[in-house]
Amino acid sequence: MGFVSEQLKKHEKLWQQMCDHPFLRETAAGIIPDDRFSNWLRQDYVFVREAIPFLALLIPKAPLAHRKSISETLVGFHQELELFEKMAAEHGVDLTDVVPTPTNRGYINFLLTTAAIEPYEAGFTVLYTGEKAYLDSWMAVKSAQKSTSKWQAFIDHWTSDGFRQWVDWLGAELDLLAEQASPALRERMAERFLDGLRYEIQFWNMAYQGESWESVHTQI
Ligand code: MP5
Repeated sequence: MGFVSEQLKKHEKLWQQMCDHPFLRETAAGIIPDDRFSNWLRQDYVFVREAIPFLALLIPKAPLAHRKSISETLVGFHQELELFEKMAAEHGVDLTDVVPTPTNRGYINFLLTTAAIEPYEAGFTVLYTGEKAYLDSWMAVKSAQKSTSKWQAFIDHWTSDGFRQWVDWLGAELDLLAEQASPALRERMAERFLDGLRYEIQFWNMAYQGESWESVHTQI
């Protein structure tokens, strides 16, 4: 069994939990409160923006055959920011001076440190996990929704054929990298896969419940 199928099988329950998240279910049903969806929109805008340096850190480590794809993805993330900006403007969501929440800061730092100090294979695993998580999460919304959402452009973005092809390519390449990796490196890739999945779930939790640094200031 390839690395990707192995990990998805091993963490099947957790992966399903992510796809069944109340944030996604409320979005599909069209009952998600605006402030709750805005939490996600504002935080994910910062996340995508900070994922650009993550990709930049991967490029010098990437095999030649990956350089073009990773570079194009980097440009793609810049274009994706325009989608966030357009949707925010249309729905009155303020994107200025967004402070990343503890969860978002943690996930961003996890991406950056993995790309900077770990082998390329570990960084690539984290990239795959995040993209696959978004494909499956938004597919869960798309397949459950009965009417068009006010947030449809986001749903369509991460469920498009083009996005699916990109995630499939990442998965196939990840399988190849894992095949060539030593047992120790493969183990590390498996750990990063689980870390990434946990951050993805935590990101939905954060958007759903709201989260801020103010709670850190509260004395126990
Ligand atoms: C993605 C994202 C997908 N936007 N946000 C999180 C928390 N995880 C994954 O990345 P992209 O660049 O939007 O395809």
